Amino acid sequence: MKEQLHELKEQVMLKIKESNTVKELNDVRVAYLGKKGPITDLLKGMGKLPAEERPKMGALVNEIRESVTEILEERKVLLEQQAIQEQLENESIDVTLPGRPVELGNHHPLTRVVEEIEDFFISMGYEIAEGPEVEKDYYNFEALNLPKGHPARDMQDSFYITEDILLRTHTSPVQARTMEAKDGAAIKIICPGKVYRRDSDDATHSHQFTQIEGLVVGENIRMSDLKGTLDLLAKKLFGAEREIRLRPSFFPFTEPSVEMDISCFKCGGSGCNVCKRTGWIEILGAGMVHPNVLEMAGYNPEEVTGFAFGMGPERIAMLKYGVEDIRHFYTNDIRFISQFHRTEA
Ligand code: FA5
Repeated sequence: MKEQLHELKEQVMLKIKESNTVKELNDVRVAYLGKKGPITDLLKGMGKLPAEERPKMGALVNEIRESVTEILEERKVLLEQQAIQEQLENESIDVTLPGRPVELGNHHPLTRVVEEIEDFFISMGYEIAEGPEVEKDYYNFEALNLPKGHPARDMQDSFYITEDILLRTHTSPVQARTMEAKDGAAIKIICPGKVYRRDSDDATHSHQFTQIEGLVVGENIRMSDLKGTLDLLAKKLFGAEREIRLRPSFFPFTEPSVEMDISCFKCGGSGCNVCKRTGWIEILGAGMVHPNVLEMAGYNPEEVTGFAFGMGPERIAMLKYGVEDIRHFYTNDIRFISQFHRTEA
């Protein structure tokens, strides 16, 4: 049995030496030291030995088991180190390789135009006001001099939720809400936000789009103030050479009402495809706040006056960046958005 044991030890040592991976080594450990291995068998067979030999043999088996375990551990540490070494060699970094370009994000063109307009008005002392997109019919229409059944309501096809609640069709309800809340005090605000209309989507119309409304109320606010403000805005957005012209128009909440055109930034006024050969491009609607609107919000139209204007930033961004279809702003096509990477506003 002694010889058998020594032979077994030699065998295990050889197998350990021949193992080249931690897994192979583990297989050897299980095969020789495991419950079904030969050492366990030998220990089990000790009962058949004469009593005086048992302690000696027991000690020998234990000794062999301990030394095999020790060698196994040493080999394991060595193999693990080798594996790490190999991995490091395979993973070595070639510092001479050129770097991979990192794609930087950038602002959406619509966000850019909105922020540019906001910055302009903030620099002129305006505050930003916001209001709900799910709005009461009262603020969206009635408080703006558009009572129920008024034919001009048809100018803005609406998504009604109940008879008295709808998705706001313009940002003008924020003007009505602000006037009501200010309780007769002077106002200088712009209201950017999303609006909704039952318009069929096409190259220049969307059922959801953005607007920026402006409102100034106070003593002695005149049409010339409106014109001067809009003139500066046009120059800021489209260049210092831009001229503006105000054409008579109609909005129920302003009187008089105007639409503002800018001189065409492409042809300078001589006529081209951008301005449809007219030399002028329509940008926004505006006017002096209607006395009825002031009165409904608690102001005395004999004492204060105001001007208001409203524009669609999508249309402005389309003109500024030469975008031919409004739907590009909403489809999140990275090929579209990435074109604006280095274009400075
Ligand atoms: C208004 O909504 C008025 N509230 C603007 C106003 C405010 C006038 C204060 C006077 C005083 P209008 O319906 O024209 O007006 O819309 C304003 C702008 O929204 C348009 O010039 C256009 O740029 C944009 N717009 C209108 N409908 C759509 C649409 N379906 N898709 C994209 N933009 C639109």
